[in-house]
Amino acid sequence: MAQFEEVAKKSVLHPKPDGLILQYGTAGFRTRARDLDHVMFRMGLLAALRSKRTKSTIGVMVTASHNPEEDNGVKLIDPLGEMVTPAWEDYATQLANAEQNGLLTALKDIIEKEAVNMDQEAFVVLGRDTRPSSEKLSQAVSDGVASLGGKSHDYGLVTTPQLHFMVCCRNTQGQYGTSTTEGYYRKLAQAFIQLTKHAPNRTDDQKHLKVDGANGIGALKLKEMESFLQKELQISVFNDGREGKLNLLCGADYVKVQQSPPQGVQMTAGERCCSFDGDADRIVYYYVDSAGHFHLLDGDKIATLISAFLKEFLIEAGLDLQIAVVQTAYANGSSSRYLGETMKVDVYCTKTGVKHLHHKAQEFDIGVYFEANGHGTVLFSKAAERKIRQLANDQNASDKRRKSAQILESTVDLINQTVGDAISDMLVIEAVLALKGLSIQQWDAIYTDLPNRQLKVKVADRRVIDTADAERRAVSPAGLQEAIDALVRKYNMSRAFVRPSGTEDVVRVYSEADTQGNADTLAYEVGLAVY
Ligand code: NG1
Ligand code: ZN
Repeated sequence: MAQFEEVAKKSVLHPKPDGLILQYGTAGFRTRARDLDHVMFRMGLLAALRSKRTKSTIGVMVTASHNPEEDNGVKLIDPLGEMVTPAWEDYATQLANAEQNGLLTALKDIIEKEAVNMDQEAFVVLGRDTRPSSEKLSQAVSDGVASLGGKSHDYGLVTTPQLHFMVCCRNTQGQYGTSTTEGYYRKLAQAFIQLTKHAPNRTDDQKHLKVDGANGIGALKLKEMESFLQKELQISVFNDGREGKLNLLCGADYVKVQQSPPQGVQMTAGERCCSFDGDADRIVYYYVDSAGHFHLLDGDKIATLISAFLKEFLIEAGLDLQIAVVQTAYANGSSSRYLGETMKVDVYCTKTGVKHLHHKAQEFDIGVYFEANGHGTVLFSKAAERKIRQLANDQNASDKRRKSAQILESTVDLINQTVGDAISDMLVIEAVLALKGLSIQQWDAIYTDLPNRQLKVKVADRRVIDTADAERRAVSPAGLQEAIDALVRKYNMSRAFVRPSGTEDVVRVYSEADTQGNADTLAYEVGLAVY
């Protein structure tokens, strides 16, 4: 077939280095940018097949998120803006690892297994972060799409969640919004302005926020959005990429893992600051107190703030909708306890990786999911959304109920339900703080985090570690879990687990205990047990 001839011809221009094996991990493929050209071309092929198979627009995002500037990565976005389905992750791995002379066989194998109609048209949208390697790699993706006769549209520099948004808009005939960056800014800004009308007396301090852009795409996009917000939020962007290097000593991952402020942000005591990661799908907040101590408000604090807010207004509106919070093993023990015992919401734990949280959150009327690292969003079921919108427009309902439903409706519109989104989450948090009249200190005081530590350990082969129970227990190698249990018993209020990273060639260690010193020692000891 002519199509396959074209693939054969073009693939020679994107050769696979012999013997290189990569895995479609937690968030797609990630490795050094120089090893990714063939992967990108092949993900273009796969996206075209997925588009034909689903008869929908598919997204391909070129980014390595919080990883170093020299790295890159790629992930596929399914029709409703969600992560690509697991079976296709396996195809991605097969296709990426096929040696050059086996590529067509691997491709035909997928076509056969999925009964892809090759006469169907394919349409793929592309986006990329600000890494120097991203433009060329994105070109390799569109070469892949074109060599199967597919068409593509390149959004160029966009945040990961913006591309998810575009995919969803395109496949729902504009119901979710308009599939342009301007459409995205307009939708979010309108909802934000609508929501903050319910907090008419905000002071200048409350309207001002400092943002660490991680020297990445989020900084650029925030500046584009500024005028849409009509001064209802005044953002000072630091680490905007003009000088510093992407993710270096800044950004959400750095702040979360180091538990210290990013470089390049001037902070004064009590001031609200936040950090995005390199592709702006994560956010964490923080401040320094008058004694100079740093306080981090991570994904768990964000989940608590947002779910408490939603619960309050659901009650005010008299809407009987079930709300649940989904976390991972990295969630601080204090947060899970507070959510379950004090707030009385259902709390669930899944494996690391947004797709797992997202999937679980879909089971509820309202599913709030956040990874401790600040990646998360809220999902509203179709029925929940309908009930909220109906009540918001119900002239027979009491003023109090209708107004509460209007607040919920604007919140629905402000949230990017396709994926965690730093810009959208930031606006939600700012609106909630405004409506509740909370300072960042008051938000922080809702519960106190248990001291914790995260470490990375380099091992010969991280895949020898197998886990169960949402990654909280190691089932292999033999004896490892017993060793961890023995270490954990030495400390009060302690917990620890290990798991192989899906984005880096390391094993991650997490610990919690009554004091920072104990958490640090426990993490270190568990690290030695892994090594
Ligand atoms: P890995 O490398 O699998 O731990 C990391 C994050 C995930 C997720 C992905 C995607 C931690 C502990 N892990 O995955 O939560 O955000 O990157 O970027 O933060
Ligand atoms: Zn990211």
